[in-house]
Amino acid sequence: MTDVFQNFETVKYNKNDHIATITFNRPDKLNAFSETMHQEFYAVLNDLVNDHSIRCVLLTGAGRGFCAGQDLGERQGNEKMDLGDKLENGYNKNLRLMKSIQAPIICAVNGVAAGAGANIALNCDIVVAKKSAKFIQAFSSIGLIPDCNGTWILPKLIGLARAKAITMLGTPVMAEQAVEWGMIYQAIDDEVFDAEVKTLTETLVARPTRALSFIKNIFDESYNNRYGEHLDRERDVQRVCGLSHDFSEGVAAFNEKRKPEFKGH
Ligand code: LHQ
Repeated sequence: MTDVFQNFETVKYNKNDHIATITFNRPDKLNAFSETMHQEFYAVLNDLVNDHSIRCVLLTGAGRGFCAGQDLGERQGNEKMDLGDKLENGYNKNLRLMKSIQAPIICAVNGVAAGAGANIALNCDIVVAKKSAKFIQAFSSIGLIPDCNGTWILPKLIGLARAKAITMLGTPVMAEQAVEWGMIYQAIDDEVFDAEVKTLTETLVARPTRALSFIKNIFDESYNNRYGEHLDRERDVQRVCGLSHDFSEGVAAFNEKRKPEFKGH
């Protein structure tokens, strides 16, 4: 790792055994996004887009919160801001990079996830949360609509009725409720959260990364494709997977009744 990342203040970044861990690090502000945090997060994601040795990314937060969205303290008085510009040059740029990273991204929601923080989490590939954590679409409470693709992903995850109600009312959704609704994958007891997340990352890192990389995007693509087009897309992607080392290894391991040793390509 280069020194530049070690000097980061608002995002901690660590790479070890093919796992990259990104930790939002403004615990006093529940990891709300400052200008610096946008930039440091961008640099980290950009590094990951180019690092194909990484086979699992873990995103989490320091302290008692995951991320409280945009830092509302950075806005001075009644000064008008171009929020479109803020989105394009901050969150959207970073979300696009998150999609381009080959490895699956696990989001370990260690505490409250509000506003953009909630939707960054929901844009990850696998989302788990502490049972004590909650998700808040806080936007309408300050006169905004959900961003960070919240309006795209929420109705797909939990249906339009719930999506509209929780965003219009700003209702907090506890982790177990989020699981019941299909918003996230798992709610985990706080006491065993770190250990369970570690097991999850260790499981993913040993799986066939190239195939996971295709899985990461093909579900999203399905929303734009017609039925027949999508069959064609699956056929083309499966053709590529079929030529991979990991497919040969997976089949060989099955037939030899042993554990596969995937290399990620
Ligand atoms: C915060 C924040 C915060 C600064 C807690 N900022 N300090 C927006 C505009 C621009 C561009 C486009 O995108 C967006 C997207 C968005 O993200 S809009 C939504 C922004 N986020 C919110 O509206 C959430 C605001 N926060 C809260 O409602 C609460 O803090 C939650 C429900 C998250 C947590 O409540 P508590 O557990 O009671 O904690 P707290 O409120 O006491 O917060 C602890 C500290 O964190 C406190 O600082 P202090 O110095 O008083 O201890 C808060 O001021 C600070 N903090 N969120 N977004």
